[in-house]
Amino acid sequence: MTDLHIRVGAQVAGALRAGQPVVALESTIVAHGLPRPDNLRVAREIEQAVRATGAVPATIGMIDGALTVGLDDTELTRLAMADGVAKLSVRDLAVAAAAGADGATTVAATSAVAVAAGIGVFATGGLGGVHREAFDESNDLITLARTPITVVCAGVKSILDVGATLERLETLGVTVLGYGTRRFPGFYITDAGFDLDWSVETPEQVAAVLAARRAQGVHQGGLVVANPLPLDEQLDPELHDRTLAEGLAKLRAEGITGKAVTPFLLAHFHSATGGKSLAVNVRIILRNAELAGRIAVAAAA
Ligand code: PSU
Ligand code: MN
Repeated sequence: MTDLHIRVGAQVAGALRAGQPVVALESTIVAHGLPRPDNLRVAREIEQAVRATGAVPATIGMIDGALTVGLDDTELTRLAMADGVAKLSVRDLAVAAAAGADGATTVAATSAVAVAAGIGVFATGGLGGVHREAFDESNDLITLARTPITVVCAGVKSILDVGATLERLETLGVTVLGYGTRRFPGFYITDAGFDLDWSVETPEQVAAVLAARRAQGVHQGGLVVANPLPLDEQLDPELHDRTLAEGLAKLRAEGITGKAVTPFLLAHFHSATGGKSLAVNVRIILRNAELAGRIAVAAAA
């Protein structure tokens, strides 16, 4: 680990050496997914939610070209507040490092870096996936196919083609477990309308799946733990559908493409719902951070 060019914060490094539970966290959500200044407050709350379970949070990002696992508060503040922070997927990491850039890591990049640093559990809001518009599929999916990370999320963002994304996850051999449900969640909404084959009820059951996987030595890919919001906490589905339709129309009208699509649609939700989607988004992330912490604790036991 030390011969890799990855900076690991002191607390995270100590926890990893001692075999204590660690949860990776992404920074794209902070730099590009949530509006300022709430993003910094939420980034700190996410770390706090992990700590409350007894696990150590490791927010991952790039500072001056240094890939960092366990950003300190100054670094976290910089990624949250500075302009021009790059959105880094896996393919961008080396280029951004060579350029000495500041960057925020996506689900894909965070997963890959976490595993390289020896971290097996990761909490985020919603995965990237297959978009509804012109062909556009997140690198999150193929990276999860080859990265042995457990990702706790509220399914995939409802701005995506959820059915197509689930089909791709199957093709790519990514395990999907519903947490307390056999219905796949849709991020802002509790139920995206698709059945799941498997569900678990406790963090210990997730740990048992991970132990069985290690014992078998067969499956190398990711494990998605899909943790839905309770029904009474979801975004009103009618408001959701209306906001999404508007957002997609704006996207077309403004000709937004590529990696700008996800931040654009999330920002549209946050402004068009008068902050309602933001509150829901924050709840999602905090719940996932807490569950990921409990899974990491169970897996380390
Ligand atoms: N989920 C959120 N907010 C976000 C993202 C996911 O609640 O900002 C980010 C993640 O970092 C994810 C990325 O990896 O969006 C997907 O972007 P793209 O579709 O360009 O791959
Ligand atoms: Mn894309």
